[in-house]
Amino acid sequence: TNISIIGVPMDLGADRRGVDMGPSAIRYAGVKRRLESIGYQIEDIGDLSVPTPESYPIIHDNLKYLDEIAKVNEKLAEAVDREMGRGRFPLVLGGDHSIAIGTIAGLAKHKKNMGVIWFDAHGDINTGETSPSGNIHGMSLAVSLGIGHPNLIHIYGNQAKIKPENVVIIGARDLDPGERKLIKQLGIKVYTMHEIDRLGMPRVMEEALEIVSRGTDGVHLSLDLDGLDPHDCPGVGTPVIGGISYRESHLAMEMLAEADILTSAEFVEVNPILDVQNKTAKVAVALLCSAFGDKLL
Ligand code: DIR
Ligand code: MN
Ligand code: MN
Ligand code: MN
Repeated sequence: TNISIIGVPMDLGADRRGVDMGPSAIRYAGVKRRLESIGYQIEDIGDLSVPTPESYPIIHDNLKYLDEIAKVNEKLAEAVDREMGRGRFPLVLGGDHSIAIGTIAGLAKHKKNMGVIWFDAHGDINTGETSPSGNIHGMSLAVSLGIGHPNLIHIYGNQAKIKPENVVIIGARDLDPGERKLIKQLGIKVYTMHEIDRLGMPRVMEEALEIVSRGTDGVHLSLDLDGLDPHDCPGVGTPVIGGISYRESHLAMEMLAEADILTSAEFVEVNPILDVQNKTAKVAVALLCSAFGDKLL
């Protein structure tokens, strides 16, 4: 496989905090060199241009920076579509999690029945109506399922990009009331921290891999670094105590690599401003190497 790295320095989806520096931090942590050493051919196509929040007024309180976020995601979808069309594996570096809207929309041009692993402390399944914050990074899974503001769900194609039965959420421990309702209504499989503690990560991943690979034509990994415990990943915008450990997350990535089903990935919400010596970006690189099959022996 040949990998194309696409950076998206987006921080409009989550109030200004510093995740716009995420792609740079992950590059500093050696993403290209590390993946090359595993044997991949890497092309880094650079960063998409993202407007500065200070240059724009907030027009909708319940959907902050709606128009700007929609525009960037349209461009991202185009880039992902193009790299897929070249037969390359898109690896998208965020940026806040609102960029999953564009990544998944671009993938949907090639994958009509895609499985999605949503690794996150949050569900990101709010709408403008249910969101307590108005931050679009908390809505990207809903949008990809075809639920939310028309300007978001119609990005790069009018239909829903993914189906609820092909999605698993892993690591959830902070869900808003509207998110719980929608998850139940859609029947989405969620492995909260309770299930991870109870069943253990090996069993959780066995089940999750079965769900995302059954009848699907590809699998996308959307990994929010806040899915991990803030002890291991302090550099995230919205840390939530009691998360997935470094070891458990590596095992999850290794099992994903063994299953050999991944067709695209994104690593989001790395925030160097809140980090300690780029620790979180380093974890991101270590995890993505495991997901790409890096092994000691
Ligand atoms: C919260 C936080 N559910 C919201 N979401 C976050 O604002 O919608 N997602 N932080 O990553
Ligand atoms: Mn997220
Ligand atoms: Mn999150
Ligand atoms: Mn939010």
